[in-house]
Amino acid sequence: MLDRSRLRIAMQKSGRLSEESQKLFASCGIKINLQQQRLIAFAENMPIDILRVRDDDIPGLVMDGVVDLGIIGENVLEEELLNRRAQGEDPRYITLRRLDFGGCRLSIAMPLDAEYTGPQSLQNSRIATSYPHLLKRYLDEQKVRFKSCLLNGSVEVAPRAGLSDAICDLVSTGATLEANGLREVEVIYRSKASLIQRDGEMSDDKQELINKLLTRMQGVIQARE
Ligand code: PRT
Ligand code: ZN
Repeated sequence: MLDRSRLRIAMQKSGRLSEESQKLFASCGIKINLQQQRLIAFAENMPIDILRVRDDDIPGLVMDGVVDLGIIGENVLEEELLNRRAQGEDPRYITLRRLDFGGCRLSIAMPLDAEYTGPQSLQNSRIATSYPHLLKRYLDEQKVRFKSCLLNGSVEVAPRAGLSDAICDLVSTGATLEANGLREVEVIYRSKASLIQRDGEMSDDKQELINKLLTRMQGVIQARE
């Protein structure tokens, strides 16, 4: 049985945010043994439990109040926020700090030989993406009608496979786009990892611990700048 008096923090189990999240915890003085392939890791020297999950689950865990804190890419967080709002919910969370890792951009890309003169070139096109809500928000603002093709992986091969005219996917170096004969035509969202807190009552002990961790994080991040 989990002890509700301990601070629960969700982090990505394995992926692009895991190592940096782990390093951040360590530099804040949290001693955790992450060697075991466990879902939950208990800090040895502070009342903290680390929950290690798929990144996609983290926004919901915080919004549902299942965990107290989470480290998550803003792209995933914002997509889940829009997703829940679309379903009539009023999801809440508090952003404690934007972090200095996980940087990337969500961009629209097209085959090299496709003509692109601006968002209007996407009128009535089909766009493959794992981020349908962020894409829709952007193209609605541009008054562009489009059809989305939801893919949770291999988005970059969709045009070549004849599944879509364009894609909307995360980019960091641009090498993946280049390798797939695609060109970035529009950046629609810039993202970094962020530390978020659940909304609602927090015990004094937990809030004090959160404040202490935040102060340490500020120090660590400032020293890296
Ligand atoms: O298993 P789990 O669901 O937890 O992980 P995941 O596979 O969904 O996510 P993961 O680990 O790939 O990414 C986690 C988070 O890292 C993302 O949500 C972003 O916030 C951030 N991030 C930063 C990136 C990238 N950079 C990135 N380059 N996430 C993905 N990519 C992918 C992109 O999708 C594309 O396939 O890398 C490729 C492009 O990279 P470049 O360098 O070739 O442009
Ligand atoms: Zn994921």
